[in-house]
Amino acid sequence: MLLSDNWRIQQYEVGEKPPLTIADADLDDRFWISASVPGDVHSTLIERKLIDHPYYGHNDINSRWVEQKEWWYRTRFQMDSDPTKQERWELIFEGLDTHATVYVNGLEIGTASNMHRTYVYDVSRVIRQGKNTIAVRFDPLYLHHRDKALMQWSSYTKERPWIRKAAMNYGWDWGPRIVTVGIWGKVRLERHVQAKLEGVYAYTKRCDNQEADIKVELEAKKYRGCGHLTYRARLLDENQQVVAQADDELLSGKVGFDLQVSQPQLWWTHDLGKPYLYQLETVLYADGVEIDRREQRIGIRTVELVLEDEHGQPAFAFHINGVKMFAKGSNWIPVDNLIGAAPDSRYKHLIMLGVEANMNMLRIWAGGIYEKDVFYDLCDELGLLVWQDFAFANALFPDYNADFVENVRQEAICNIQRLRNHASLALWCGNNEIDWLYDMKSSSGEITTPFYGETIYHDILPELLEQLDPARQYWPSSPYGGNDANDPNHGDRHNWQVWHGSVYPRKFGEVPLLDYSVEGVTFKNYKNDFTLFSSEFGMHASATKYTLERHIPEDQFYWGSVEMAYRNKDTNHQKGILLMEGFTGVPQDLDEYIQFSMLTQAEGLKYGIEHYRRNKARTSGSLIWQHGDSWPGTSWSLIDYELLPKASYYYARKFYHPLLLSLNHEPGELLELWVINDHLSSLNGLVILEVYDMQGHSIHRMELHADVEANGVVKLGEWDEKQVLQDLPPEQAVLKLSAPAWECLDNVYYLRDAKDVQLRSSSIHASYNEETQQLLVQANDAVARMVQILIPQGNVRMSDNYFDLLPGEQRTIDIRQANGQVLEYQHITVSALNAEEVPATLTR
Ligand code: BMA
Repeated sequence: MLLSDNWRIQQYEVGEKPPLTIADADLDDRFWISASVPGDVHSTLIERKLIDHPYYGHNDINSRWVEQKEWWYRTRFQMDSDPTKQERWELIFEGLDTHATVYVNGLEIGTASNMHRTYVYDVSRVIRQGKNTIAVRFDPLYLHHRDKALMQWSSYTKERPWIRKAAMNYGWDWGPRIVTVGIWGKVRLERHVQAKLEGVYAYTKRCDNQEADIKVELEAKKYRGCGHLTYRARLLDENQQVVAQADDELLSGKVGFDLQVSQPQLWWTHDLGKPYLYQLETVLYADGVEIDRREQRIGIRTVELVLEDEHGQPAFAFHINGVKMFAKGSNWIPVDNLIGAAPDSRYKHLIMLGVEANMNMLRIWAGGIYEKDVFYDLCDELGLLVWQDFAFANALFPDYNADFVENVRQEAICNIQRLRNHASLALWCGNNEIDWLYDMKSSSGEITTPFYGETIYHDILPELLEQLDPARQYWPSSPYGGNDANDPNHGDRHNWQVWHGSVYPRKFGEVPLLDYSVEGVTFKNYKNDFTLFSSEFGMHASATKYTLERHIPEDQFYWGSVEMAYRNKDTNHQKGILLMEGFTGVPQDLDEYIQFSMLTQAEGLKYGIEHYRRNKARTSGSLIWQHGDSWPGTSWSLIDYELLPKASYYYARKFYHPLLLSLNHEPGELLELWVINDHLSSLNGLVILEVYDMQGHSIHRMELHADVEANGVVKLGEWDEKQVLQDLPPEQAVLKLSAPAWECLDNVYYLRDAKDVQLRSSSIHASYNEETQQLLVQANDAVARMVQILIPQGNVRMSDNYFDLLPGEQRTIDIRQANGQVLEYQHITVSALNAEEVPATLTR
C-alpha cells in the first residue's frame, strides 16, 4: 500500500510545545497545509504561494527561515481489519530528510537520522482496524550539529559533516543554499506472513555469446511460526520465455545457486549494442503457498575496470563483455535543489539528452544523493553505465564517532543492496576529491588534524562491498592513484588546471599552487594532459537567455548586474573572464556574455575531448563536469535548468560521436588529421578536408583514403599550414572534415582563437514549416559562426543548434517541445555571432 495521499504539514518553533495530541488520530489538522509526498516543505510552501519561488532573484534568502523550524507531517490511512498474530506490517520510508521521529497512532515507533537511508519500522502491534495516523516530526538540523566538533575542512559550510544529507543542500559552487526538509521518498505499508524475501542479488559470473553463468543469492527473513520455506527463481527473456530456472528448499534463510543461460543476449551500452534486459522472478513459498515475490530486471554482462594493460602498464579502462571501451559522459548532480519534488520526467529528459549526445557513462557525484530508482532504471533500459560515488564530498567526516560510523554503515548497506542488481551500475567510488584535497590542504597547513573519514573509504566501504557486492569493483576516491592522487600516470584524474588554474605536476606534500592568468586557466592546457581517465573537467557557460529572463528581475537583466553575479556561485568570478579573454575576448554586454561563454565552453570541451579521444590508446574516458543544473544559474553544465541545451551540448553530440574526424593543430604548427573509431567493426573510405575562405570560396580540397581498425584510431597525415591553406591567411580560413560514405558528422575548425578569426558580416534567413515542423536555416554573404536558434520556451529539443554555416549552405532542423506542450514557433528567432537576429518566417 502506497501512502502518498492526504499528507499535511505544519510548522512549530523549537521549544514551542505542540499539542500533546499532535501524533494522535483525532487531532484536528484541517488547517494544516496539504502537501505532496514524496516532496519537501519548500515545494509545498511554493505551491501554496506561502513563499516566493526561491529560484527567482534573491528569494532563496527570504525562505532561509524554513530550516530553523520544527516541521510536522501527518496523514491517515484505513485498515480493514486488525493485524493477525501471523502478520508482519512494515511501514517503510524510502527517504526522510533528515532528523525525524516517527509516530503511529500516537506512539513513537522510531527515529531517523540519514537522508540517504530507507527506514523500515515494524508497526504490527501499533496499527488497527479503522483509521490510523502517521505523524513525522523533523527537527531543524542545527540542533544536531551545533554541539559537535567542527571539522577543519568542509567546503562551502562547516555545518554538514555530521549531517547525513545531500551536501549540495548547503550550497555548492553551482547552486544556492536551500536546506530542504520533509518526506522526500515514497512511503509504503507492507504486509508479510511467515517470512519475506529480504534480498535477491544476481550477477554475471561469466558470459559470452554462447553461454552465461549467473549467480543468484537469496536471503529470506523468517518470522515466528514460519512454515517450510522453498523458493523458485526463473529468468525470463523479453518474450516472457523462461531461459533458466531453479527451485529448492531455503532452510537456513540463505541460499546461493547458479543459473546457466545458453546463447544469452548480452547487455551492452547503447553505442556498442543493445541493452538487453531479462527479468528475474523470485517466488518464496511457505508450506507450498506463495508468500512473497520479487520481479527485477537484470542484464547479462561483465564490466571490469582494468588497471593494467596488456603490456603491464597502468591503465584505467572499463571493459564491457571483454571489450575495452572509451567512456564518454558527464558528471551528474541532483536534478533540482528541491530533490524530493523533482518529477521523474526530469530524469527522463536529462538522461535521454545524454544518450542523444552519444554518452555511455554518467557519474553520480558524491555531493548529491544515491539517485532515485528511476535514474538507474532508465540507465539500464537506455544502455548507459553508472559510476556511483558514495555520498562523501569535499570534507573531513567524523569517523572517530561510533554512532556516525554506524549510520554510515547502514547507509552503505542500504544503497548497495538497493542498487547492486542494476546492469548499468559499473563502479562504486568512495568519495569525491577527499583524498586528493586532504593532502593538498594538509600540505598548505590548512588542515592539521588526522584524515578524519579515511577509515570510511579505505576500510568500511570496501569491507561491506566485499560481502554485499563482490562482483563490482571499488575505487576509493575520485581522483585517486599515484603521486599525488591526481597523477596522470595512475588512476583517474580531475583536470582543474583549466578553469580553476591549479598548477600541475604536483607531488604529495607539495604546497598546491594556483595560476590565475589567461595561460593558467586556458583550455589549451588539456593538451598537456595524458591522463588515463579524465573523470572531471569543464568550464562555465551562461544559461540560455530564456532561462535567465525567467528568473531575474527585468531591471537586473544586464551584464555585471548584482543578480547576474548572484547566478554564479563559484569563487573568484575572474576565472571565467580570463578564460574568455584568451579565446573570445572579454564580453561587453549580456548578449556577448551568453555567446562568448557558450562558445568558449563548447570549443574548449571539444578541444579537450578530441585530444583525449585521439589518445585513446592510453586515455580511456572523459566525463565532463557537469551534465545539468539544479537551479537556474550559470555553471559548468551542458544543459541549463529549464532543460535547454547550451552550445556545448550540441557540440557534445559531435565530439562524442562514436566515429570522429578530428584535426589536431596549434597556430604555426603542423595540421594533423585523425579518425577515431569507437565502433567494433573496421572501416575504410574517403575522408575529405576542405578549406574555405570566409566568403565560402573553396580554396583547397584534400581526399584521403582511410583504413581504421575496429575500436581504433589512426592519423591520416600531417601538413604545414601553408600546404593546406595555400595563400589564405589562417585567420580567414574555415576547415571542414567530412566522410560522405560513413555514418559520421562533419567537423568544422578555425585555425585561430575566436577573437583572432576574421569573420565577415553574414546574414541569416530562416523559415519554419508548420506542417513538417522543420526550420530551414541559410546563411548568406559570409560564413555564419555559431548560428543560434532561440525559442522563448523551456525543454525544447532541436536536431542541431549553435552550428556554423557556409554561405549558401542550408540546414534543416527538427524542433519539438519535449514536454508535450505546444511549440511556440511563432517566436523563433535565429542569429549568429556575426549575423543580426531575424525572426523565422512561417510557411506551410
Ligand atoms: C569539482 C567537483 C565539484 C565542483 C566542481 C567545480 O571539485 O567535484 O565539487 O562543483 O569541481 O568546481
